[in-house]
Amino acid sequence: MFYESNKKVNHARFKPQTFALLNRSRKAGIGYSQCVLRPKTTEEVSRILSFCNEHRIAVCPQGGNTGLVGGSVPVFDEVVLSTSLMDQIISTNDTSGVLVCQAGCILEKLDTHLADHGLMMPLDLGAKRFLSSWRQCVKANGEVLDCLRYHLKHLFIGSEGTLGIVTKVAIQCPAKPKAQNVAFLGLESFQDVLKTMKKAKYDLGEILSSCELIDELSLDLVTSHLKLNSPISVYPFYMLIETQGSNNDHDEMKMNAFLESAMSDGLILDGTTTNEVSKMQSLWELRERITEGLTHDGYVFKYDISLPTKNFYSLVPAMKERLGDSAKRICGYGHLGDGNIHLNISVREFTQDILDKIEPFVYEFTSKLKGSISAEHGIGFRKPKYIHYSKSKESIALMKQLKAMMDPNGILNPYKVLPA
Ligand code: S2G
Ligand code: ZN
Repeated sequence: MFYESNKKVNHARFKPQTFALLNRSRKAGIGYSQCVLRPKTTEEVSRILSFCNEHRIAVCPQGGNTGLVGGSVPVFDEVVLSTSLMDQIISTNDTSGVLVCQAGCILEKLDTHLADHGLMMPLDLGAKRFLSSWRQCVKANGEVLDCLRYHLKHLFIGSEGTLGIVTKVAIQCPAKPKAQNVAFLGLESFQDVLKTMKKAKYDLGEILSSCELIDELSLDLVTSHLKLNSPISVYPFYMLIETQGSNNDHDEMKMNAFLESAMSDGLILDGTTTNEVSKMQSLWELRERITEGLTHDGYVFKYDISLPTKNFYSLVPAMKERLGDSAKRICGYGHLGDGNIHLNISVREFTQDILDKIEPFVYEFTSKLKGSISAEHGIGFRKPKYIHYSKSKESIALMKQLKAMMDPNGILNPYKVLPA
């Protein structure tokens, strides 16, 4: 039992020391989290939030902890509520393709499980995000919401744990493709990149599953730092184009026709294509390990920006002109199909002078082009003060009203997403 504010609160499930920890965290004042709670069920999340809400204890929800803007990092003494133990797969329906699982499941585990059912995670074209069709969430006061109706789930998607904690999802999973092809292409200009993407959409149509851009300095990160091998020589731009379908002969014929036509139009200067699993993985590594390559390149300013497709790459030359040789490397890569570029600026060491040259310029530039200052990495702790570059003051006001309604005591992930 745990006695609190002259009221006996019977939390039989939790050991007394858990609530002692919670209480100590509450009284600890400013500092860092002293308490990480790892509930296993929606009901346990509900009890934790109900207690924390009653005692005004701030909570920092943590899922996979892969964020890049501090969204899952406690700022002061918030209690960390980790969903890492909520990793149970509840059901898989081979006919409907619907997977129901707890929200703490990681993609890799789900993908492996689904492969045995001839299914795959429904990753969208651009940023490998998956689309879930239903959610169960817990509100700040501990109320459990089954978001089956009225698309209530959209309230919680992207709210970074500030409006509620997602505990269970139902995901509509497509059949695992029987055919997969990957092409790695070398191009001279960004205009050629745009023309090639447009051609890929027309020529490959429904089997086009990824269209990624890598510039010369981005690829150099993985070839120089990670010693990966590019299958083609050096070009100003590279594209990684993937198709997924149900008939390999059909897909291979479409891919080859597309590549021959793009080559004869002079859009691509060189390229390779394969449907061998190991070779496809090697080509994807050239794209997916760029982030890892950046960790060897000095201090890196990272910007996850979405821009209109025709301006997708415009920030890179703009930053090169602005920073000159005060930056070691200015590179851009990302999800062309999604309009989401990852601008990375590496320097030998951090200086306020460099930061002042970059910010708020990068956000003003984005705002002028009607882009978004965050595409897939979220707002977190790092970007609330810039959110006005992408959101109108009316939208921000509505977000604050929703926050006040959903979490009146402000216990859920404070200092994140919304500007003070
Ligand atoms: C990617 C990874 C994070 C970054 O590689 O698509 O989302 O900005 C990025 O390096
Ligand atoms: Zn990305």
